[in-house]
Amino acid sequence: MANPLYDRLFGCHAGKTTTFLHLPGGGSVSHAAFLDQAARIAHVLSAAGLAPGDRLAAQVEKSPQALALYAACVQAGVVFLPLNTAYTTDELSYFIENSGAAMLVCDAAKEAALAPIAARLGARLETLNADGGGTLTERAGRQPAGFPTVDRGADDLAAFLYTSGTTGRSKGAMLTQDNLLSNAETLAEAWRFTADDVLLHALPIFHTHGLFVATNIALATGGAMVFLPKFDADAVIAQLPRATAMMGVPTFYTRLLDDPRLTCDLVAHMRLFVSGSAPLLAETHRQFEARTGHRILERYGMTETNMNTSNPYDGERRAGTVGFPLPGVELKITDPQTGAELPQGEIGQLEVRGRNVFKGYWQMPEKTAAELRADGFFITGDLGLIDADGYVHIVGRNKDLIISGGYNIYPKEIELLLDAQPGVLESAVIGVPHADLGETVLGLIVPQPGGAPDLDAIAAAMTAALARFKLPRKLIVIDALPRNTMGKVQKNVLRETYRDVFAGR
Ligand code: MLC
Ligand code: AMP
Repeated sequence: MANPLYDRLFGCHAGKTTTFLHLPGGGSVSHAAFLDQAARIAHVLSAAGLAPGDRLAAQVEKSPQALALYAACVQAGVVFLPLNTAYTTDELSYFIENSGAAMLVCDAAKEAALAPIAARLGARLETLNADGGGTLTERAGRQPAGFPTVDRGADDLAAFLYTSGTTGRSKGAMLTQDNLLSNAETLAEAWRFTADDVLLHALPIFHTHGLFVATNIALATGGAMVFLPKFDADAVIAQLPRATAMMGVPTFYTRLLDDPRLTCDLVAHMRLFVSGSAPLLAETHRQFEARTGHRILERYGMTETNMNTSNPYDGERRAGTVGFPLPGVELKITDPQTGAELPQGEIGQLEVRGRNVFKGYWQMPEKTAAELRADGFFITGDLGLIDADGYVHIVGRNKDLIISGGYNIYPKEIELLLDAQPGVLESAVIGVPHADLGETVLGLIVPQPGGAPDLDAIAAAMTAALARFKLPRKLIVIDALPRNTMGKVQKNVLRETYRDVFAGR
């Protein structure tokens, strides 16, 4: 036995003094120092009684230590469960309870609010702050260097990532070692990453894109990352000269295009720009090429499947498409009603199969069975077609989902809360076009007969319960929701009616 994910991504760098992380302040972290920190944290986890297969939930700011916590979990065989830093206490409580996490790591600023929840749910609590300090680091500092890597198999779980659902309840997507490792190796090769690359990393590390796609590729190839705490146009522009490649959501690219400092000269030395997590407008693709000479490489993936398709590195990167299925990924377009495969060129739902596809939703066998077929094909909920040249186009979604700045927002979760507010009869939450975020959230409220909902009070209640990125940017009171003959709310009609609400912002 061994631990394929640890051995291949981390262990292979043992003793290397090469730089792994360039920090914005000028400091750096070598591969060896990073592994040393991870091993000391692994000792802390093990001493706390965490056994292989136990879950560790982490709601922490991005830092080298936060990344070392991921490595420590892999080394100790603990399932890593990273959580968006925007989640509220209510949201966290659900994730900890649902996952049965044995340990919660959070910022010291949230310790007081989370300690009672952790105690009630039997999870140990440690802190890790944005500056890398906290009880976890203090304890790690007292541990010996070197940790005996725990044996794990390719099919063992490495991570849980929560993704919301159409019913409003989040589901823990179970990702195995092999899901992550196979995808990292495929992408590293497809995008020609080597130890000479320096990846500009400005994504959060609690999602597939920043944690698995970006970080795992850098680890698999032995390259370095410029590790920025978040996307900030000034910082990105300042750091681009030392990078060879960058990955981002479309908002990164539209924000860079809004900045006159983005010029051909600034990025002449760059090898690759990758976009994903949300549709990149063909217009953005063209503008970026006109300004910089670089054709952005767009790819398509999901939490449940890692990456599925990619535009080619060498061939034509076609704007408005997500390229071809990656090696080892089967993709077909099927009829949403019957599941039958459709002829080339027809629009249907995208289904994918391969080593990249997750194991199922944690303790939700019915939801797993509804989306993951017995033959291994996963029903993505995305609608698309394959053109005559084999390029995959995503044309819409068969799921009620809003993607804002690369974050997924499920309307049902917000509608359930809106419906429970005083004076509200019913509601509909839709995504409408937004220049910066791609889409943003609009809430439509139908009052109870004779009622006059207090929109300020409703907004305050939503703020207390939901992560800020999910909050409707505007609430509008309307007389009735449009419905079809079956009584189903016609969100397409609402989206059309309100499509210009945020125009020009
Ligand atoms: C922040 N805010 C958002 C938001 N991000 N609101 C809606 N959508 C978002 N994505 C809120 C803040 O809480 C704040 O609210 C207000 O917007 C202004 O914040 P900001 O300073 O403009 O935002 P910023 O910090 O710059 O963040 C924007 C962003 C960030 C686009 C840089 O959201 C980001 O890094 N997105 C990447 C998401 C990602 O990694 N997705 C990958 C998922 S994996 P207030 O109320 O306080 O003013 C996946 C699979 C795949 O999808 O294929 O990759
Ligand atoms: P998540 O659940 O956060 O992993 O988001 C996955 C969803 O993001 C997919 O199902 C798609 O709807 C969307 N997505 C990811 N990449 C792209 C892309 N390049 N173009 C269009 N949609 C994308």
